[in-house]
Amino acid sequence: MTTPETTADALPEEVVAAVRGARRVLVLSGAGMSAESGVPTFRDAQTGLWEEFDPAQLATAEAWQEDPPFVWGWYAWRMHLVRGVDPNAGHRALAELGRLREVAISTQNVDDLHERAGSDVAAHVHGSLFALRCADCGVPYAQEVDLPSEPQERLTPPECPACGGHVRPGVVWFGEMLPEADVAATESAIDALEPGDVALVVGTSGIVFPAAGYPAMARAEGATVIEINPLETDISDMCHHVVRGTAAEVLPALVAAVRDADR
Ligand code: BV8
Repeated sequence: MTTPETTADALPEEVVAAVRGARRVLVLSGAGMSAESGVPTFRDAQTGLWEEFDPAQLATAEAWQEDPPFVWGWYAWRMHLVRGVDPNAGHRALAELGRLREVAISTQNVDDLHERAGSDVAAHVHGSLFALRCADCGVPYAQEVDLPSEPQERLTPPECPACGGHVRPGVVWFGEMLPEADVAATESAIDALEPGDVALVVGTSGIVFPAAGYPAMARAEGATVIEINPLETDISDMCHHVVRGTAAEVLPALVAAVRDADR
């Protein structure tokens, strides 16, 4: 679906004014941020082999215990997918915004597209696809991993050189605690917000907790909360402004308006 190129004048003036006037911008991004790079969002039907599986069932320690090669096959395929795509214009716009305002990014995404676009990322609250570690002894696994160029339903996970256990992806599965450092970094970025600052909530359905609670925490600090999402979400009602558009269209227009105002 092609939508008309979003330009700054297509954005609500109060949204542009809020970001122009902000000293700090907290970005809370979800899978929709990477959709236009070609990475399927978490809730989109999984491709091919895993189509009939609910990702929320696959992304669990129970699924891993039951059948490590089946779960590893899914993650190795997703790692291959992410390696094969590039950051989109939305990622690049946020990297530019980071040169115009004090920007902190807390992402639910397990890809590295924000970083590859040039942003510093304060927190990956659900971990990272590429931060491999031993599922048994926890030792990080730094060796190169053969990634399949075609989806493989079952793939033997790499073996931990320290204890012989299975190597797992460094993501946070449902039922697992979020990484303390990433939670602390997110909460301190939220605490730093003051009235006049902005929280941009981009491409998340607002379903998964505790991350889904962060926009409300930002609002409680007095920040102006702006949702950028083509669809309504569980958190739309608590946002001050909603821009019904995509990350790769809205963010470049928004950042261009801020850049032009700064001149
Ligand atoms: C926790 C990594 C404490 C893995 C993910 C029972 C037992 C245990 C816990 C729970 C329980 N019941 C509930 C819970 C809490 C649970 C939870 O919230 N469940 C939900 C389903 C209700 N949370 C947890 O388990 C968390 N841990 O609570 O620990 C604890 C411990 C034990 C017992 C109790 C409590 C851990 C959750 C982390 C799960 N891991 N990812 C992997 O990737 O494989 S979650 C995963 O789904 C993503 O990371 C993301 O966070 C989440 C939701 O995905 P979104 O990013 O929002 O993407 P989604 O596809 O949903 O939506 C995309 C959005 O983008 C849409 O709105 C769409 O409109 C929009 N969009 C599309 N295209 C674009 C776009 N927007 C802009 N531009 C576009 N182009």
